[in-house]
Formats: sequence, C-alpha cells, structure tokens
Amino acid sequence: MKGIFSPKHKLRNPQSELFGGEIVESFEIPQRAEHVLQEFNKRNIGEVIEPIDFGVEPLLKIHDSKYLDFLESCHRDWELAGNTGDASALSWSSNKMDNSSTPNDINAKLGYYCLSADTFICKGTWEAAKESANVALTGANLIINEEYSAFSMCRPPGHHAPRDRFGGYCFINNAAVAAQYMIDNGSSKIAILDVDFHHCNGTQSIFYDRSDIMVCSLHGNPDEAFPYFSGFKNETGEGPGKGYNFNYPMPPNTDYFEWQKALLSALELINKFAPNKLIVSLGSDTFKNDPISFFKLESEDFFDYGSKISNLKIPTLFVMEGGYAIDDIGINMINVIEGFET
Ligand code: OKP
Ligand code: ZN
Repeated sequence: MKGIFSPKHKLRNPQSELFGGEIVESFEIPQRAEHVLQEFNKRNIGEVIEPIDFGVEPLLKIHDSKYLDFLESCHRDWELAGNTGDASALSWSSNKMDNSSTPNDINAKLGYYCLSADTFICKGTWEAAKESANVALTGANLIINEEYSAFSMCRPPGHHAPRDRFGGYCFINNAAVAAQYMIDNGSSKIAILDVDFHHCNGTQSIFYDRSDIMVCSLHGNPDEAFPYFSGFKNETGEGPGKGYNFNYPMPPNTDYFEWQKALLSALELINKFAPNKLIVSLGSDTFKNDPISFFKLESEDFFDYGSKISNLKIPTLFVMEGGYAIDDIGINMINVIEGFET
C-alpha cells in the first residue's frame, strides 16, 4: 500500500492548548505524523509519495468560502490586532438575536467559526490544513486510478470540522473532501467508517442529508466524551439521508471484545450498502494508554480490526485522524494497515 505524507504538516505547531482549566502542551503535535511515517517505512508497507496540490476547488465543495477565507487570514489579522500568542476564541454569540452572521472583527470571527476552545490557531495552521487535505485528495486520486488501498497520513486531523467551524484540532474535513472528490470522479456510492475514539460530528453533519455517502462512527458516548453534542444512536440522517448515518456510542472502559461487535455491525451495514469505495477515518485514540480517551484497545487489536475491515473487499483509503499516545501511535496505526494487507 502506498503512503501519502507531507513535511508541511509541521507548520501546524501550536504552542499550547486549553485543557482541564490549564494551558498545557498540545496533544496534537508534529511528532505524531513523524512516528507514523517512521513505522510505515520501518515495516516496508510501500512507497511514500508527496501530495499533489489540488487547489481550493475541492475544498469549496465541502466548506463555506467565508470560512476558508477566515482560516487563511486568521493568524495575520490576529497579529495585526496586536496579539502575540496563538489565536484563540474568547467571545461567543450570546443568543439567537445577535447579529453575528457576518462578523468583521477578528475576535468576532474566531468566536463565530470556533466549535471548541481547545484549538488555537498558529501561524502555519492554514498552510498545514490545506496540505493535509491535499494528502487526503492525493490518496483519493490513487484509489480512483485503480490502486486498491492507500494511507493518507493527514495532519492536522479533520473529522470534527463541519462546513464552517474549526475545533477538536480540526480545520478542513479531509475525509469529507476525499469522499466528495471520489463522487465527483465517477463513484456513485462511498462509505466512511470512522474508528477514531471521538464522534465525527463534522463528517456526519456534512453528509447528514445525503444517501450517496454513508457515515458509520464508533466512539466514546457523547454523554461523557467530546464532542458532547452529537454522536448519539438516534442520529440516523435526515431527508434523503435518512438511514445512511449510524452511530455506535460506547461507555468508558470499552475493550476490544465489545468494540469489535460494533465494528462487525458497522461492516455489515457497509457491506449491504455496497459502496464503490471505502474511506476509513483512522484514529488510534481507542488505545488503552491514550491520554485523552477512555477505551481499552491493545496494540494487537488494531491489527485484528484492520484484517476485519479488509474482509469487505472494497478499495479503501485510510485517512489519519487522532491518536495521542505518542510512543505507540506508529505501532497502532500501522498495525491497522498491516492487518488490512494480510
Ligand atoms: C480530536 B480527534 C475534553 C477535551 C476535548 C478535544 C479532543 C479532540 C480530539 N475534556 N479535547 O478526534 O482525535
Ligand atoms: Zn479522536
């Protein structure tokens, strides 16, 4: 399997994040992608290529253009306003009467486009986020051109970003952009399987009313895990998308014995849907030692579920999302990839 990787991910290097009432070192750090690349190479999974630049057009199919303008200009405007640290949202609309739909001030924009205060915007954020989408698009392009599988080592992640919000370390929804690109290039049906610990609120909301892109997500119960406001079982799609969205929320300490039951159920739904292509939003934060998550998967479990996914026999693009146990992120991610290949 080919890998897609860009050194430009390093431009996303926030000084800190807001966590537990403290300013701490960010969990979503550059070493994440470097460790994954190292392990990919160490195990000789395949050739690693750099992404092609797809420009802004495929991003505009998924995201609001004013939102993309905001991402591009945010840090510059923040500095022009006299700030020295990373850009962070501090003010939110107080109620629905607020006339906030076309914010001008950088602080107003930050509040308008921000979904969670954990994510600060540093100087290189837009460049890195754009490149992360190119990494996903280059993978999608390989699959369109008859490669059976590919691993887009995206950083920053994307699955929390809806049409016009950033947060949960995400800016551009890489998996959604890749799925739409596949649809625009001849696929009629795509399935997205999100195995990151966190619910893919962004991906879900983008495709919620569509029947050509099915979304299945396994995650920590939103009653007690980020992103809190979505990911419940009863969210099954709307309008023509009714019956094409499936959530598997699971409680603290869920181990592989329970988790794989949800996976097998999701795989059965995907099999019935019979998509042309599969996109796996791959997060390794289901691992037992993840510092911000509460599932209990062991490293060998990642290998096992990779092989279960391969039983679908559908061309598959893996798009990297979260995973913060830095010492094991390479092993866990590449276990999925190797499990898929064997
Ligand atoms: C991104 B991805 C809750 C803090 C939430 C954000 C987590 C973002 C995860 N106490 N922090 O899905 O791995
Ligand atoms: Zn996650």
